[in-house]
Amino acid sequence: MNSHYLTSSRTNPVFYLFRQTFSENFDWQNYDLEAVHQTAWQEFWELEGHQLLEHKWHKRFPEYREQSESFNSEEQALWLELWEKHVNNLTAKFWHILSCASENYRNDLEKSFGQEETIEDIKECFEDLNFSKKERKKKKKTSKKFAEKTEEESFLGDNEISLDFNEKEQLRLLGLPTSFGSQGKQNLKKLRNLTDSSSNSEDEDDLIMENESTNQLHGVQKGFISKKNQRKLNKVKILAAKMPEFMRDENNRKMIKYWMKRFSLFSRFDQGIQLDRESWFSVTPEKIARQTSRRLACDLIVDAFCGCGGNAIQFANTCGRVIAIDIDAKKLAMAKHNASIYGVSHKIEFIHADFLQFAVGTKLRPDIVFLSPPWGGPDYQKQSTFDIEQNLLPVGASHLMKLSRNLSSKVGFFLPRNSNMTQVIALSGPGQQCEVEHNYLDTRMVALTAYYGEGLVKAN
Ligand code: MGP
Ligand code: SAH
Repeated sequence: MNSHYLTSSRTNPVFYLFRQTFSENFDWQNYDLEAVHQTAWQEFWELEGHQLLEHKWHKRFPEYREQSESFNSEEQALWLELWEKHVNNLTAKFWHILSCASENYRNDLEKSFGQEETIEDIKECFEDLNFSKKERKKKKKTSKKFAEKTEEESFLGDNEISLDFNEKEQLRLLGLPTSFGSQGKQNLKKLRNLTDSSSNSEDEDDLIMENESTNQLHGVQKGFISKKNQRKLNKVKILAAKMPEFMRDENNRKMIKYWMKRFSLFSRFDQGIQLDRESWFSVTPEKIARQTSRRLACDLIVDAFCGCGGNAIQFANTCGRVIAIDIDAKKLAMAKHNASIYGVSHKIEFIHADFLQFAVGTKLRPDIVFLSPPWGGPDYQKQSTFDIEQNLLPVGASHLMKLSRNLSSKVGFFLPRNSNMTQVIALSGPGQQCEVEHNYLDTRMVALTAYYGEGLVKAN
């Protein structure tokens, strides 16, 4: 994430920032990036500072080590002065790096909510809008009393809208990954305290869905909601209104998480990116697709399962020509449209075909074949180990590799993070090697990319 701010080649202070934010004891109730920044700095400097200072010192003044024994007292005083300057400068420099990283991270958190909200707004939204039942009654009593006096000092009525999202959405609203394993649950508990520990999450889901779909403040008694809250509600409503229609369906509620990370899928999402249901959960996030495209830069590449174009668009930036194949014509049309948003559609040839047949019939000999077939939907995660021979679609991994190798000896294979590693390695063939890249976004492993064939495998 935003590595362009981090110039330190030896030690990366941003890890200390993440270590703080994602630590088990992190206090979400009093979420304070400034405090995180301070603690991260302390940890970083205590653990790394001394070594860094020494390392840089000896690099700057190699002669010091050799001659220090023979310095007279005047020279010693000068060196001491120099050392103090060195310490001050470097401390300031690393403090600056960490500050940039902090600021950067804050911006990313805000952006993850859709570029319009700040993290403070969202936090306030939860705090202001989700009173516990007990508290609601208290507020209601107070509100009646105040309503008699003035309309300005008003509160939500009896059947007010509760804007509690389900647990994962709450984390996402705060810009946080939802998969920290058990830690996620602990954080959720803390977050729940922040909102409403007694409320029923299904009811909450119903409320949010109902309100989003009708685009009305169901049950809000006019005049009983402050202007500030009204503005926040409106903002949340506007964001929710932008969500694709099918995600409002009760059966597709889990899909909302993909919408929440739309800018990580396509940084130009707001310029009109089109995705169908399957592509929402299958598209390769842009940063990962970009990394893969750097690894697979060549003259001619075949993207055998191009979908809505997540990988193909990035290949167009690093490869001379891209052949993008998909069995679904609608996805191909969307891929073409999406590629035009990135200004690369002219570099991609879109072919409507079944790759299994294409690979047998074509005379094309690309430099590289890239495979990112369907994994059977998001439920791939439910298996502790994903069997790439049994569960990939439309056929097992070995079959896909065999077809691909008819076209090129070099193959990139995008696979689930829980893939059976023995099977992944076995695809290399007898006596051959492969390289398996773990694709991380921020602190989360999203998937694996395996590289096969001489010239692609770094170890060869
Ligand atoms: P995911 O596990 O569904 O999302 O997919 P996430 O956010 O890791 O889920 P969480 O529950 O851990 O929060 C992770 C990534 O894998 C997606 O962004 C896609 O790039 C990729 N992916 C997922 N599926 C189901 C497929 C698939 O069927 N085919 C391909 N090619 N990629 C997929
Ligand atoms: N890498 C893509 C997502 C691929 S999802 C991206 O980043 O956007 C897998 C795709 O394989 C789906 O679009 C699906 O339509 C396509 N597909 C499934 N079976 C196929 C086949 N036999 N031949 C070609 N494409 C196929």
